[in-house]
Amino acid sequence: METTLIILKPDAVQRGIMGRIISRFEEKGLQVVGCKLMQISQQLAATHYEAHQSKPFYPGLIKFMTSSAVLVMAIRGNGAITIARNMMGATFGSKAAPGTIRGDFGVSNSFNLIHGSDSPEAAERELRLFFKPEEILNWKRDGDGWIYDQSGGKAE
Ligand code: IDP
Ligand code: MG
Repeated sequence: METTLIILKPDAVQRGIMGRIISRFEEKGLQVVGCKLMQISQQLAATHYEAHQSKPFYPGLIKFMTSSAVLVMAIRGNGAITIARNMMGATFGSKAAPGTIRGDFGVSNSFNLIHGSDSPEAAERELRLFFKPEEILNWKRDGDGWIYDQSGGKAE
């Protein structure tokens, strides 16, 4: 099972659509294993987005991400990293396909509602930045027998 870091950005929280976005992940069958509302510090935003430091949109991105509360989540499932990225849609709200979170809920290219880790390495790094180990819960979901085919001994 993979675990990925999802951030519902300040625009999603302010617009009151956290629940609708979380529902999409739950309905898909992904499991929320960590969740907290927080305000991201300058330092944390800079570390999280360090790969984008030289980009022209970087100052605006840091300002946006630290401007108001965000909801950070650890989301788990088979292939969770790619599944979540596909559910988010393309980076720009103006380009994201209908049916995706960014495609259905926004039009802006920078206020694009959601962050999701883009690789297993990024997920590991980002989860460590935002969660203490004890804040990620290995809770047993009783419905997993109907979400995954476990007849072969492993979840498929
Ligand atoms: P991603 O969030 O789809 O992985 P990245 O290229 O990693 O996209 O960019 C990180 C974030 O920076 C985006 O989600 C978006 O908020 C912002 N961003 C990226 N490119 C632009 C741009 O060209 N203009 C404005 N904001 C941008
Ligand atoms: Mg990215």
